[in-house]
Amino acid sequence: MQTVAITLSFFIASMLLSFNNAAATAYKGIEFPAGIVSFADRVISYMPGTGGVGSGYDDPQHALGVPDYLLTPPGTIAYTSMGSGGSLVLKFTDNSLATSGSNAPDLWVFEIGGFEATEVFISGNGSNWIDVGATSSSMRGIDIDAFESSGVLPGSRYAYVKLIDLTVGSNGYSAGADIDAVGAISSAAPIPNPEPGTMALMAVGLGDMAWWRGKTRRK
Ligand SMILES: [Ca+2]
Ligand SMILES: [Ca+2]
Ligand SMILES: [Ca+2]
Repeated sequence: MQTVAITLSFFIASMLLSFNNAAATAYKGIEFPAGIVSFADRVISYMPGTGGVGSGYDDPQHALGVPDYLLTPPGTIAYTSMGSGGSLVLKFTDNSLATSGSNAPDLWVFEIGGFEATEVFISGNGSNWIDVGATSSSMRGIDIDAFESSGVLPGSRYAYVKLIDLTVGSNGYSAGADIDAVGAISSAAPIPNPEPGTMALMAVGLGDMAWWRGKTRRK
C-alpha cells in the first residue's frame, strides 16, 4: 500500500515537473514562458469595419489560440480581418495578462501581411478599458507597465483585450489589420470569475450564516 502511495506521489511530482518544463515555447520567434495557455481563448465581440471583409475572413475565432498562419494547410484562413475601423474583443479564460514589472513586452499581437495598425486596450472586467497604445511596424509587442499613468496597476491582471483597427481606406476582401493571434507574454493564473450559480450558492450560504448567527445570539 505504501509502495503504491510513494509511486503515485512520484508520478504526480514528475507530471508537475514535466508540465513546468514543457510550458515555455517560442511562437514565430517570440518566447512565451507559459506556452500554449498564453493566448486569447474566447471571442467576446467582433464588429468588422468598412472596406470589405469577405466570408471566412470575418471569423473572429481565427484570432484565438496560438499563431497558426502558414502552419495550417494551404487555403485555410488563419486570421481575422478587422476592416477599417473594426473592433475585436477577446478574453483570456485559462490565463490572464499580467504586468512584468519591467519594460519587457507583455502582450503580443500577431498580425499578418503588410503591417496595419490597431489601437490596443486592456481590461480586468470587460467594461473599464485602458488604452495601451497602438501596434507599430517595428514592434508589435506592448509593454503594459509603461501605461501606469493611464491606469495600469503594478501586479494587476487583465482578462480582456480590445483591438480597434486604425487603417483608413483599406479595401478588398481582407480590409484592415489581419489578426492571427493575441498572446500574453506576461501570463498569469486566470482571474476568478464566479458563475451566476456559484454566486447564488454563496448568497444562500451567507444567508444561512446570518440565520445561524441570529439563532445563537437569541439563545
Ligand atoms: Ca489562454
Ligand atoms: Ca512589461
Ligand atoms: Ca490564427
